[in-house]
Amino acid sequence: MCGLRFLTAGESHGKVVVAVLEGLPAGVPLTPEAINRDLARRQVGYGRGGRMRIEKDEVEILSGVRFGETLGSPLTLQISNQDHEKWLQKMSLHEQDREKVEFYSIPRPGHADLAGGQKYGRKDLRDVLERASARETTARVAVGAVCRQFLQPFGAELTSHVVRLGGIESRNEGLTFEQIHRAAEESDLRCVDEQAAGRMRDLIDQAKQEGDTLGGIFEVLVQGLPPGLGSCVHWDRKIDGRIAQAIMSIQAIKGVEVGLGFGAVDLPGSRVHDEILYEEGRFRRATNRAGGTEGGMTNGEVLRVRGAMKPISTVLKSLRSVDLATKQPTPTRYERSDITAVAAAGVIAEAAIAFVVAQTFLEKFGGDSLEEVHRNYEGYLQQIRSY
Ligand code: EPS
Repeated sequence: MCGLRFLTAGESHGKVVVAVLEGLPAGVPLTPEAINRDLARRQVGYGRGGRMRIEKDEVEILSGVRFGETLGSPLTLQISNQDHEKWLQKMSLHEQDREKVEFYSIPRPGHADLAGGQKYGRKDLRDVLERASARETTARVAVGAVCRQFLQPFGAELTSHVVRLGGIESRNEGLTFEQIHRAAEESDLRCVDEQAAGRMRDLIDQAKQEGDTLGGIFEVLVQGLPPGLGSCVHWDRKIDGRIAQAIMSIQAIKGVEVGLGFGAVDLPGSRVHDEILYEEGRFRRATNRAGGTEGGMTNGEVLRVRGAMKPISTVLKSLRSVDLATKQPTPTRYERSDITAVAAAGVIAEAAIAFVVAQTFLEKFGGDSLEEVHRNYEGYLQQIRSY
């Protein structure tokens, strides 16, 4: 299928992480700074490990842009891995270095190690874990930042915040998009409830001391979307299904909810469905329990999506495992890990959703230049206004 699409490549301790994004119209203003802003947001978060002190992610745009605007040709976005310098031998391209490097042979429970080793027939699990690593999300965030730049002139804005961490809940009822965005940007946990954030930090400190890790739930909000992105006519065109796939594919994510999500099942329909109003010449909803989608399409309300992240699987405290070489019970052992990365996962999910929104946006209003997309979009707004 054509349309907007991307590929990423790169290993966690390899030379670079890279993305190729294809299908954007020509004429989208784009600078490295706009991408670097989101790359930096992804690196923030109380409880990140030693690796984040080594990396300072910055994009190099290798193709697709000239004089600050996209050309309509594929964009290549590259981010260097600073840590690679120390991994030259371990990540060597050359066969003769193989025997100088110890095998990684004790799979981590919860990581891709064992299933990936079995699948690809690799006995050195580094061959699997390097690509399975969440380092790859750097490239996805770069892609998402470009999509965000494309969507911005159409009024679409995205933010994310942590709503739960290690069982501690953030209270955020009644806050507007702007209030959530501002408070999340100021918080080292992207948590808008400062009291809850304090308790979360204490819990992270405790987990660190105990050599353990913590999971949680983030929420992404998107405002300014028109009704009708996605479609009700076929399974793979439904925007909520596509968003769920994009979120579930982020490392360590085990669940996705849209709007009330699982919370809707115990309530009667009359307390779930958002009543329809017509005010000041436009349709709107009395509530937004649906989370901005109905029938696989956006409905013009704020898109509200949550993702559940399990605790990171590199747990410093030993867990039971088996050494692939001896088949003997062998405890896991590590030197470094993130304690938690729920705040970063929220930023990554923003990027994942920005891509799906941009993709569905271009399916509906697509053109080869930004000007053409604008014309198509304005025509549709007119249609909505006179509906
Ligand atoms: C990761 C393990 C850690 C994380 C890494 C994801 O890296 P390392 O093994 O080098 O300590 O820091 O995340 C990133 C590098 C990143 O940029 O987010 C893993 O195994 O998934």
